[in-house]
Amino acid sequence: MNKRCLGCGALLQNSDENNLGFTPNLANSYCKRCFRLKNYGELKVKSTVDIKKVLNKVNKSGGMALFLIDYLNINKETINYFKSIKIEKALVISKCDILRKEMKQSKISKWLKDIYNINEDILYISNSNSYKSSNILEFIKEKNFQDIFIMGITNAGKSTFINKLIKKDKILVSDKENTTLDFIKLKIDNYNIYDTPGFSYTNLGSISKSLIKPISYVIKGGVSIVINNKYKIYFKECNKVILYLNIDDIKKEYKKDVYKNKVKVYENSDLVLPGLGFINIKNECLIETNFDVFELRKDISGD
Ligand SMILES: Nc1nc2c(ncn2[C@@H]2O[C@H](COP(=O)(O)OP(=O)(O)OP(=O)(O)O)[C@@H](O)[C@H]2O)c(=O)[nH]1
Ligand SMILES: [Mg+2]
Repeated sequence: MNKRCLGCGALLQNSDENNLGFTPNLANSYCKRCFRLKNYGELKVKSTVDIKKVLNKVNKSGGMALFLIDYLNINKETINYFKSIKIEKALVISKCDILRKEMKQSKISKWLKDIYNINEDILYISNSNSYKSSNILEFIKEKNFQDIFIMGITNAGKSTFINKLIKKDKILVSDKENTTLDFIKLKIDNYNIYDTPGFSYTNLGSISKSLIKPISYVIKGGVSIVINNKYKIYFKECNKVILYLNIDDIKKEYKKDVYKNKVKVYENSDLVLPGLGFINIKNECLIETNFDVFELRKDISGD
């Protein structure tokens, strides 16, 4: 029997309780893991996704891919995942309800092109009704592929998006990472739409859910910004910063510790904190951080 779990996409099986897809009753739609996640929000074992395997399968398919990333998770690593897709593809900025209306799509697209060399189509969607999304079904029609792979980073809203397309809450969604673990094929009109397992990446924090509220600070010299009680950024001299972060746990303190990294920052740069967002730093300076700086880029705030 080749029935797949509607939660994670694994083949349902009733022989090995410790393996993916186990259900005591093969008539069920969900495996035990997804039944518990759906009904009790419980996820005991964290599963990982073999990204290479997913990419191989998609790259051999002859179909087309839509790759979802939400605004605060745009960074080198997530963009590189997008770039490893070798079939026809488009970049989809998801959860656009978290963007403030001043953040213009045209501006975001421009910096995606300038900074990350994206030459493919860029679309904007939200699964909440408050935002006017790009018309994905029209877009797919124009492209004329039969197999469409909905890909992206974990928690970007892929499964929610497919449920919206089919107008049913069919596939399991959750705020846990790696809810979907295998390909799930659905028919919409004449297309095969595939939900796919999300890609994980270096992620310092939680995934953004609500409107981005930038916070402006004038930082005095000798002061550090402390984020989540954990990530510290020290400014030797006075500077102006704007924080585009999805968390509220931010404070300032006079420096007490020794930080391991010294980083040169050019005027109007973004210090990227994967999964948390970014900090726009206005004036050229030297900063010290207690974490490895993953990426500094030219300002991309879109405001
Ligand atoms: N603000 C906002 N939240 C969303 C949107 N779409 C989905 N979410 C929330 O984001 C979380 C993840 O949604 P999923 O659809 O499970 O994400 P996924 O990309 O399928 O995740 P994996 O299967 O783990 O790769 C859930 O808590 C959703 O309610 C959206 O458009 N806006
Ligand atoms: Mg999913």
